[in-house]
Amino acid sequence: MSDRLTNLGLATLLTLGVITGFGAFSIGTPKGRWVVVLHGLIGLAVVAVSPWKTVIARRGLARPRSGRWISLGLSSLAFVTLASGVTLITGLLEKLGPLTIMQIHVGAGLLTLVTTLVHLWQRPVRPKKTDLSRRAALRATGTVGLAGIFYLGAEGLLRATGLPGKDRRFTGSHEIGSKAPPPTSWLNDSTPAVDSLSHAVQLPSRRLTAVEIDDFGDEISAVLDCTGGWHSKNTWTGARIGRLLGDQDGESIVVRSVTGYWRRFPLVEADRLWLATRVDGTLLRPGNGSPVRLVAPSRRGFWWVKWVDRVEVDDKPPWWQPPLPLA
Ligand SMILES: Nc1nc2c(c(=O)[nH]1)N[C@H]1C(S)=C(S)[C@@H](COP(=O)(O)O)O[C@H]1N2
Ligand SMILES: [Mo]
Repeated sequence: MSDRLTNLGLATLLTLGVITGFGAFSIGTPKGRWVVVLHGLIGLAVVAVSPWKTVIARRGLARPRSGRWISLGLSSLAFVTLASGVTLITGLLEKLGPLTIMQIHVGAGLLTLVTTLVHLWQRPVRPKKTDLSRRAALRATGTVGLAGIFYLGAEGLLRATGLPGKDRRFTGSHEIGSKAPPPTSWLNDSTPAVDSLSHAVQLPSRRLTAVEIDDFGDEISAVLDCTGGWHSKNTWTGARIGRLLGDQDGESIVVRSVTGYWRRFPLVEADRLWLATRVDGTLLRPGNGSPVRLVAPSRRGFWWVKWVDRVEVDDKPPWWQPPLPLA
């Protein structure tokens, strides 16, 4: 394979890897599973191309040039990204030191992107028309084919060894065998002190105490699937938001936490959102969002706002928010 093609191919794979990685965090239903499969294939395609890149890099490092530290840093970061990705799939390890494997994977992946941009600025590769030749297409197909074989091989290995990863969900998350989901923050939110008895949730035209919400007794069984890599199926009890809102004019529902954390949903989803006070029949514990938290089946964990104190309806479109929470 020519150096140009290898380098261009890797830059393309990295870009697609970041896009599908982001996509993998957004999906919550099996329809989106192809995004996760694609993300894995892209990682394995990088592995398939790496022998060629190693030859290029060896040759490059033999010549004393500026930017070699960037090159070395880049290969280390790419290695950490791939290794942590594989570790995530096996389900063998959840944390390394203070960081979760997912944090390492996302962190190293984003740093790989930044380092690649610096690297490309120092060693530019300019795409040419001939890069879109038949030969290039054949090589791309070969790489994808090899990645596919790696994928099937890895899947077979997971089954043969009986690693937890063989039962992973379509998102890649592993089931945790505990009663209630483990208290988890998106970034650095911490459990606030909320008085369960006096706490109330302000809705567009009414104010309901936690006890009143609990009295509705609407039940829903749903999977909480954290982008950190675990999922837990539980029965939640509380009140369906649709019936609390009644007829409302607007585009979206904003659900806010006492901590400032918030998420926006389409108003048409009101009947598929619940304010929950219990999990598996037991009142929520502080870490799980006591006394009132949102349950958003088919959406990933970061949508399930904890410690809810406000539900608003407004005219802004549902996408009018950061695609992932910022705090
Ligand atoms: N207020 C608030 N709600 C939040 C979060 C947060 O950081 N702050 N984290 C979200 C994330 S990322 C997940 S996975 C779930 C975890 O719910 P649990 O702590 O009950 O397991 O809560 C969500 N709700
Ligand atoms: Mo999460």
